[in-house]
Amino acid sequence: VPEPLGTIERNPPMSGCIFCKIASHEIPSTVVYEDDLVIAFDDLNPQAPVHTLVIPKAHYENIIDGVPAETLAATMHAVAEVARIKGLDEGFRVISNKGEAAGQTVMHVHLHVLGGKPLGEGLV
Ligand code: DGP
Repeated sequence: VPEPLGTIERNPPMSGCIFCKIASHEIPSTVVYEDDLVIAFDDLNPQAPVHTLVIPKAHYENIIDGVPAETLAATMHAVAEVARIKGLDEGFRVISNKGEAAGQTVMHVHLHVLGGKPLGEGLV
């Protein structure tokens, strides 16, 4: 039986983390979707007509930094909500950069949702 929402172990905010500040609305962003566990907001430097970031509100450094299964599920649910809200019926791409070698610049796990134009077949 899954734990009810609200009893999931959550990391505290990390001081100085820009995405923790976006999650708490301390720093403004264009919010696309929000629930108890996650928030989705438009990327400051969009690489496609739709470029939205989905993050857990709790601080985890990257996708394999002990993110609880419920939180990962809520994150993917939010991706689907973003696709619906943004009308990405033609398709979209989801990317999470883990580590500097992969291009991660903000050390708070985030999923990029990219769409609104043909994205081609390549991954990189
Ligand atoms: P990555 O390179 O995977 O760590 O992606 C970080 C993304 O975060 C990058 O596309 C730009 C975006 N970003 C950085 N700072 C801010 C911010 O303050 N607000 C918003 N909306 N996006 C930001």
